[in-house]
Amino acid sequence: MSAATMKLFHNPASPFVRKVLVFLHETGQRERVELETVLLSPTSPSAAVNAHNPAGKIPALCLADGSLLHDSRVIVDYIDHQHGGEPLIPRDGAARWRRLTLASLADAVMDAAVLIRYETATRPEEKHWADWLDGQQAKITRALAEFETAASAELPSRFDVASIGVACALGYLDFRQPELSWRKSFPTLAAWYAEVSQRPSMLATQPPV
Ligand SMILES: N[C@@H](CCC(=O)N[C@@H](CS)C(=O)NCC(=O)O)C(=O)O
Repeated sequence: MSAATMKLFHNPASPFVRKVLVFLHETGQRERVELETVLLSPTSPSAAVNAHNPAGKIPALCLADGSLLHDSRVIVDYIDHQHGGEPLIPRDGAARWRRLTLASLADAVMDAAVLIRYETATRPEEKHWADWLDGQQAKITRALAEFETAASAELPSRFDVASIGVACALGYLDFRQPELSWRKSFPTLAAWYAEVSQRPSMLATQPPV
């Protein structure tokens, strides 16, 4: 019998969903959540998701009492309050604000890469806007430069909200932009990622091939 009491609107390609799943694995709670896989984009929404989350986005988590949580930041915060181990989101002090700010930058990389994906995969080619695509790509490059500095000491210190976010963002870049070759420009980040991507939580949540 399944021990799942919650349901996660899910797609294995979504880096935001992956972040939630890695949190569940890392805190020993994966079995508490059943996955409902959905396919969606801004031009091809999911009626099931829209019925629960007016923003029409995943991840969205249905709790046992029928209430719903979104977005990924709220969901990982909830998950982090449901286990007895060391929190993956520092509860207070300077560490809290620094780790959440790094996590926010990781989310910005995911946002930019997902928007690039929508522009290139769902928009007719003659309507692609090169300057807009370049602007999104530049956000990613600037963020990777900050992560390269963070990869010397900050990221290796813990696999927490910041490190999980950066790892999921890099995994999504490898999945959607394999031609980017970010490892050449950011070797410290590459060495850190080579190690953390072997964690069971990361191996169990890889994007589809
Ligand atoms: N800020 C949101 C972003 C979630 C997001 O953009 N999800 C994408 C899938 S990767 C989505 O649901 N897109 C559908 C849409 O934009 O209509 C979060 O952190 O959960």
